[in-house]
Amino acid sequence: MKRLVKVGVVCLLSAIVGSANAEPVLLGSGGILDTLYGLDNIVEIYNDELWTNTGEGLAAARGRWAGYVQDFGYLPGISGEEFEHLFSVSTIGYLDGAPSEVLLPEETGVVFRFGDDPSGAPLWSSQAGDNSDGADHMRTFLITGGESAGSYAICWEDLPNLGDMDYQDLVVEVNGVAPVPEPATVALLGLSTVVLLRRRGAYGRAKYRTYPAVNISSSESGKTLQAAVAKYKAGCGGIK
Ligand SMILES: [Ca+2]
Ligand SMILES: [Ca+2]
Repeated sequence: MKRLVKVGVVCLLSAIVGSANAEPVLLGSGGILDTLYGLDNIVEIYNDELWTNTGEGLAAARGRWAGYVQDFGYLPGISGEEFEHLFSVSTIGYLDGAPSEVLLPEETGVVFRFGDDPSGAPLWSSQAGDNSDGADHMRTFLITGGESAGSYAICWEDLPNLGDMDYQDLVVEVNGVAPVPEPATVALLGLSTVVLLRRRGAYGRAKYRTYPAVNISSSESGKTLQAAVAKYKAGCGGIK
């Protein structure tokens, strides 16, 4: 009987130590998003592969629970993998908005993708089709209330084939940006006018190239975003 009690005490202590070391989950009561924003103040956004810069955007780290150091940034345009680094996060736990970095529209382009480059895993794009495993490594939540209302929390899974699927390896709060939901919106955003896309060239990093106007009418809203963007690319003589 005494032995049974001892075993029970050891198990209880192990459980307490284990729970103290456990990582917080992303969702649910007491989880990361509840702690940061309150569950009543977030709505998940599922169309989050492409983004547009609505002005001077800002990206700020809010947490990291991962073995890998996370390099966060973006990929200008709608395809290609020219990753632009914004900041690295190596601290484990909640972060009060640091490090942070501005997102300039002349650098991201009108439409861009977010990117996360973990130290020991491939670079992941917010656009699943860019990724080596074809998986969606970023979940997005619109913050609807509180101090961060209007911002988005973007939450990354850093392991190939989505690993443990906890999506809390890096949590970044972004504002001044918005997801691109459909082709009609692409037209409204100005893809029918002139787009500046950053290109590396003889003068180093900051070289810009102007592409000609291509019309994408709102009547094409029934088509997929990719089809509308393909038309835009073709009209530009092919953007890589
Ligand atoms: Ca996603
Ligand atoms: Ca994970």
